[in-house]
Amino acid sequence: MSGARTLVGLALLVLVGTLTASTGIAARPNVLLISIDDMNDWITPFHDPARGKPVIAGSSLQALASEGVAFLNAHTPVPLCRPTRASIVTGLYPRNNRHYIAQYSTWRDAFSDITTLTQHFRQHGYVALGGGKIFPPLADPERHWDVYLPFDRPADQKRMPGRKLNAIPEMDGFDWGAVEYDYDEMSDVRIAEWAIGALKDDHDRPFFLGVGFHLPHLPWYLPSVYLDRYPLDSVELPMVRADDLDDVPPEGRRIAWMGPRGEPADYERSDHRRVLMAGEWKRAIQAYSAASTFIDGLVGRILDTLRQGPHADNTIVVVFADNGWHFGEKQRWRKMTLWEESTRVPLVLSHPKKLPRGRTVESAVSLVDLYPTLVELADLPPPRHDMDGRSLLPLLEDDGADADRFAMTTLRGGNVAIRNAKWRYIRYAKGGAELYDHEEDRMEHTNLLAFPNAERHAERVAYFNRLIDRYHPAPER
Ligand SMILES: [Ca+2]
Repeated sequence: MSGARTLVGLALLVLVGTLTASTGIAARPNVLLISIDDMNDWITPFHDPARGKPVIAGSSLQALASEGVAFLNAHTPVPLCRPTRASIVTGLYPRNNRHYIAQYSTWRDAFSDITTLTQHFRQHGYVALGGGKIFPPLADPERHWDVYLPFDRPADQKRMPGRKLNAIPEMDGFDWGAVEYDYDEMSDVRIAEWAIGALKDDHDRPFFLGVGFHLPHLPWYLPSVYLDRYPLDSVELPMVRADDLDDVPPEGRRIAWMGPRGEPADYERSDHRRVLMAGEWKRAIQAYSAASTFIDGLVGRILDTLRQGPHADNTIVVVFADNGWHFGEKQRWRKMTLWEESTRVPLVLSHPKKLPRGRTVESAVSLVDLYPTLVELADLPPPRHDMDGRSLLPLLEDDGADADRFAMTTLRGGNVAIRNAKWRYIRYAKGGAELYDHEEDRMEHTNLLAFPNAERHAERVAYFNRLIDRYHPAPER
């Protein structure tokens, strides 16, 4: 009897094996990856009350998080559009200044020997469809995608020649206000419509669908109906301490005040002073909040299409932002710093069968972890090159198991931050360092290395320096 049962079992195994082999590619999960530009951690469910007042309604991100996993301590490898994307598609941190510049400008040459994320999926039978500001934003879309819909903003959404909507006099794209676009002509809407069409289609192969939204990147031009959702008199300002830079090294202050292309500046010429002088602080937060909620709505439309369509049961969803944004914290506006405002990003992952529902993860993770995570979720072999990123899946078994888990952020070569579950350590190439205890100080107001008793952190600082030295040559001191 048991022998017969074994034989039947063997026959079943052979049958299942044959079916799996013949349908293996088709059975692989699809990937829907949505990248949002410059969306900081004010949006729900990522908003942290300990990090200040402004809250942005993110009902679609919240709904997705309830269906999957929200990473509450996720960080960008580089707080800038293009190098971040280079890190995501290679699974590599920028190594040194040369590598970083290469990622920024000529990354075709820098990565000619590396199989990028979508190339890897394509080599394993996927069709890769990309639209909008995705990987990489400018160069070589044919390397990454079978089909690519370029990111093409209408001229008036870029910058309006000779016209400025806010009260800051300079004509430099640092602008926000109401522009009565037709909904259908907004470029992010067109990208969303394209993605919705792709999700409704049948595909004879599994798909990797990459969708890149531009808003809430500057300028924040939106129809007034979106701005009206955040009435000015109810807009709250972030928690900003006037003396916050007093305990920051000179290089940190320089970075806080520098212009959008790294122009040297002091407080007198800083964005923060320009915003205050023009009385634009609340209007900026209003417009940014409106832009973020607008994009959250487009993400929701895409996700609803997926939920109602033929691919609902077998699609991995990833939604993330490429970096955060300052609104005056440490007298800084924009990104391109090594502080929490700039590095922390929303990140959600879901799959109805492969991932738990409604889970949150508090371990520090990086966007470089996405490549190995997606490869593992899709049961693909790893690429040939060694990645710096580490799969996020073990954190779903035990969030606290890996005490050494960290996220590194690099800014122009040798300026590096390390974030782990409790600490942020920053080391500047020209000297100077900061250490913040996130259990006590979520706003990073108190640099523990600026106190006379900083020596008590020496062992911890040495540990972080060793981590940084693994990726970056030690700065000349
Ligand atoms: Ca401070």
